Amino acid sequence: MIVRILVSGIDLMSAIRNLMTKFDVKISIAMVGLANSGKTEFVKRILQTNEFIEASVSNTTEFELQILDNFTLLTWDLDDHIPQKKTLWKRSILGANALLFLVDSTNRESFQQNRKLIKDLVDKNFPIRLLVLGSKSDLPNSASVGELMTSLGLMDLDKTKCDVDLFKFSSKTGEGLYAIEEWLNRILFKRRERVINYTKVIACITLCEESGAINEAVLSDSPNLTLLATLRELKRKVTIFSRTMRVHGSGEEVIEIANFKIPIVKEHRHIVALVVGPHDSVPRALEISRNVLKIISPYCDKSINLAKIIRDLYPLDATY
Ligand SMILES: Nc1nc2c(ncn2[C@@H]2O[C@H](COP(=O)(O)OP(=O)(O)O)[C@@H](O)[C@H]2O)c(=O)[nH]1
Ligand SMILES: [Mg+2]
Repeated sequence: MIVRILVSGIDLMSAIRNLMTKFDVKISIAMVGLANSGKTEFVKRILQTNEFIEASVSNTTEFELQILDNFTLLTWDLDDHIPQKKTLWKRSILGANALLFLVDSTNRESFQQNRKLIKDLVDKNFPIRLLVLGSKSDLPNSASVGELMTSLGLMDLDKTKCDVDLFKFSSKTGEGLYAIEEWLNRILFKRRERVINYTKVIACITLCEESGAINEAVLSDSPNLTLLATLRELKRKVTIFSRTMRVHGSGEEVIEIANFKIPIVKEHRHIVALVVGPHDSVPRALEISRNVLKIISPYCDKSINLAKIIRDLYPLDATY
């Protein structure tokens, strides 16, 4: 077994990593899945570093462990069965605070095998709380959430034994990572969800990939210098995002500038960056961005009234 211990020099932008180091309690997250399901890429993406100290502890190759302060991340390569009897499995994987099961959403031939593994896991280890993740959502042949639900038999699992959620994500484009963060937040820290987490939409910037046209709307009644400087910086970031995302049909990323949270979403050849408050719900902001994208996608000029679109769609998120 290789134990990799993280050292300094880490990019602080990873929300999930920040979440893990924010708390004093010891947290362990386990990630299991067939080989090639995307576990290693996911670990790299959320920890955002390649600087590991490697230490040989045993000769098992299926199990990897990464430690960062109080946070432990375990990954396990599954084959055709759940290694139920192994002490290491019981102690580390079933003993973890959260269990993620990765499935390559483009590999339909593996769905049946994954279905069997998930059922086995739930049947033998209840009560269990599981997050199934369909990886590689950036690839064109990636199965939809509905297809994954059905093919993996998630609806058929005994609800008294398990609590299962399913998200799609991509380590390449960052899509879905914030939904995963919210799930972890809820599971690990038992945060109550409000019925709707309204956000305070402060401003919005859109970019049309074809023409490069940038549209800007300030919704706040009292835009101060910090906000104006943020928007200037954001225009630069959105242009860079557009360049790096050119090869991908869709993608998302959440950045922070001057205490504002800013989800940036790309879909339908448009990019939307929504400036919200530091304590606002990112999933809600992402939902707003996606709906704005749907509305503006047929247009590629500055004549659209972006502020009006947001106010009409989400009056309670854009009230001042
Ligand atoms: N396009 C795409 N490829 C991915 C993604 N995640 C992993 N891969 C690729 O899938 C292969 C297996 O990924 P890896 O993380 O090593 O899988 P593991 O065996 O579960 O650790 C590698 O070639 C990765 O580059 C993703 O989100 N998008
Ligand atoms: Mg791996």
